[in-house]
Amino acid sequence: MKVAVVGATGMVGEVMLKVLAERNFPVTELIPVASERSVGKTLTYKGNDYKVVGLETAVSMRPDIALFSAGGETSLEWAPKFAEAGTTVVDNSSAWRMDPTKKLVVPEINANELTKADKIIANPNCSTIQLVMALAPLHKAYNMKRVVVSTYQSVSGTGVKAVRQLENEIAGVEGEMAYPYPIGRNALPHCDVFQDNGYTKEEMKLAKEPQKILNDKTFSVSATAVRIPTAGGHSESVNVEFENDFDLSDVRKLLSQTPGVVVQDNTDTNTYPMPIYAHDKDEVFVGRIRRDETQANTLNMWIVADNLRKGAATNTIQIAEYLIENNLV
Ligand code: A2P
Ligand code: 11C
Repeated sequence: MKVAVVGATGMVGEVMLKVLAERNFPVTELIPVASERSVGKTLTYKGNDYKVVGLETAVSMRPDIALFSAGGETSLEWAPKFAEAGTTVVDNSSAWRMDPTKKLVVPEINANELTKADKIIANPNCSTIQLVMALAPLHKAYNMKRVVVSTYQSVSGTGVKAVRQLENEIAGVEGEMAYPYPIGRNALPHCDVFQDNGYTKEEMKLAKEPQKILNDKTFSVSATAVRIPTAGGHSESVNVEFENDFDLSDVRKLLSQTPGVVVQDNTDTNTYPMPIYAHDKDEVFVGRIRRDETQANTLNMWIVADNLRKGAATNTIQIAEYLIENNLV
């Protein structure tokens, strides 16, 4: 496969190159793409050097697959141009996720919706992916009615500038600010931009994307998204009300049997998911599984994943792998 990575010099792009190599993705030709600022720069993939090219050049090279993570604007403008040239685009931005003509895919849940006709496929938001990975098997078993989620999101979700802000604050040096306030020793109830309804865009992604991925509008999600000073790994406190009652040991068993999910849950040994454990892993970690004692059929849990891997690069690449395995590209 001729594979273009659009945004190859960015935080997610860099992880994409790493994950492609690790998984031995069938790359016959790699095309690293970034903005004009980076054209000509050299990137290394599997020990070989590759020169970064611009978008126009990349389209003319007619890749089989283009993995996009260069922001919504770039995707809106360029994904259709790649698609017209016959390339299948898997896009990690928010540009196409809620477009009714595009699929929004977490391979473990709904890759079977994909067809050869899908030329632009959307990768969900990082905090959505880890949430639905844990919710999907429970929804199937007990029928969710309502989810309340509060997130604890790392600065790597914002990008390089935010990672630098945190590093500068820790080192005590002045620098460019990615956030309107200091992030070290702080918690910002503000991820992405505010909307007219008082929620942030990140909170609305959490409210809307799960319904599309699970192809079900009978449940609702209410979210509060918070940025905390962790370098990598998003965490979520999740409260789920089900139609039907459950047994806690069955919930643990169901989650342990779900591909891509790992249960870390033992209060006797202080075992629970944490960003430092999830770092560089592809799995979604679930713990602190307990009954909400204030309401019937309601569960509390804590979900952690590496937002740059399963939340972004890995999920995108798993979609591409599914397309290849099923002759859809
Ligand atoms: P560049 O490094 O040339 O700016 P991050 O989210 O970590 O900041 O990374 C964003 C990625 O998207 C980078 O690879 C960046 O390239 C790329 N990018 C940003 N804007 C554009 C654009 N207009 N065209 C192509 N690539 C872009
Ligand atoms: C964050 N979830 O951590 C964001 C990053 O819609 O793809 C990814 C933004 C997106 O702030």
